[in-house]
Amino acid sequence: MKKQLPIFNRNSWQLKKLPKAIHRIFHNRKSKIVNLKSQSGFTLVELMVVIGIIIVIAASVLTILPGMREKAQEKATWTFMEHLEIAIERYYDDNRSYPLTGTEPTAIEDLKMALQPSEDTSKRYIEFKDDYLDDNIIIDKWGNPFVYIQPGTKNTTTYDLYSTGSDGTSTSSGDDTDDINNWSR
Ligand SMILES: [Ca+2]
Repeated sequence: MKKQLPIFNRNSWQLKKLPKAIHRIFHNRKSKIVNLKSQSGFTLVELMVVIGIIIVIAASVLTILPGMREKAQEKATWTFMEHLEIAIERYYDDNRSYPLTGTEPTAIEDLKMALQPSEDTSKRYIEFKDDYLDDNIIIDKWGNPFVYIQPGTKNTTTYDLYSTGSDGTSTSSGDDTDDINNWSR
């Protein structure tokens, strides 16, 4: 004789328990759905950890950025000074002497006028970008005037040329540690 499944046996005790069984099935399924939802989202602790990591990364970037900018300004000033030196040497080739200047602070303005005269008809040894000029004064990447001394105290047969560096100041001899000059590279 074929055995009847207990759930369909009207006389069995399982039938009486059917509503409870159905309730349990639906209850379990609902619990699973709730669990799945909570697993796919963030818990408060996980959220705090993520926020903590973001704060650490942001702090690191903010610490590194000024140093990177400083390095970029240094490099740009070195490069610009090399262009200045090339222009000064071209001036020397034409005139057999270096640009003569007055005394500080007008010396660097005199150098600018020698290398890039205002008159269009005069020969120009360099075309200054606006970034490197403050009116007629040649400035570095920090916005401070270059120093030009001819004849130099370091380069006695040529000239001294230097930027006062990131701190904007120098010693009287122009060899502050952060200075960018044409005699110590
Ligand atoms: Ca300096």
